[in-house]
Amino acid sequence: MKLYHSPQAPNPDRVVYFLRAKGKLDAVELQEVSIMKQEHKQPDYREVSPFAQVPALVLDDGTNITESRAICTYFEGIFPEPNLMGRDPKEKALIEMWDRRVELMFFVQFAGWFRNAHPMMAPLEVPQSAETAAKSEKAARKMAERLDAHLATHDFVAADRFSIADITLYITCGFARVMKWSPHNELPNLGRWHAAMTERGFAG
Ligand SMILES: N[C@@H](CCC(=O)N[C@@H](CS)C(=O)NCC(=O)O)C(=O)O
Repeated sequence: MKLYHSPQAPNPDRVVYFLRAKGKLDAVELQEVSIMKQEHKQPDYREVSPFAQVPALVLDDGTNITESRAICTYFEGIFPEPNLMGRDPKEKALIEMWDRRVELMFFVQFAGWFRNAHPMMAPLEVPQSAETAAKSEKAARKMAERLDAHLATHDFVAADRFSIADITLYITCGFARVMKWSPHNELPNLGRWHAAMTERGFAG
């Protein structure tokens, strides 16, 4: 299996951290794609990922899987332990619920802020929009506060144990540095949770 990734880019990091948490990072051949050099837009990479996005997983039979969560679902299936996506219907639903909340209401909102405000993203986000950046920043900050309130009474994001939802949140907190923002340094419960996650060492 070959995993196309871009170091420091959050969606590829989500998949790499997930695989590392499984202890299976050596099960894939890692192939780096530079987003800054726009390698992901070259015709040979578009054969792998038609939407020109990273990460992408190519199986030994030639099947291409894109979408970071779908790649994680595949890894969960072939490497079931430790379980990161739920053991029974209730756990699966709760973990998916929180993971989608973190992804859609925090990560994607933060990405909208970054992509529309940061000069480095100008070649990729055409045209950048200050209005979208402001709306996205507001939504990301509000969700960080909601997550902080949730973590006041929980040690993990979902189902009272470590899961993909923790990985998605951890990636987003780290990614926030590109806007000189550290939600986990501003919000106490997020900070306590973040320190505990760092201690687990899954981030490598
Ligand atoms: N929904 C996709 C999003 C993938 C994505 O947007 N990846 C970013 C890197 S974090 C990318 O490829 N950006 C390239 C671009 O915007 O041109 C997933 O979950 O994998």
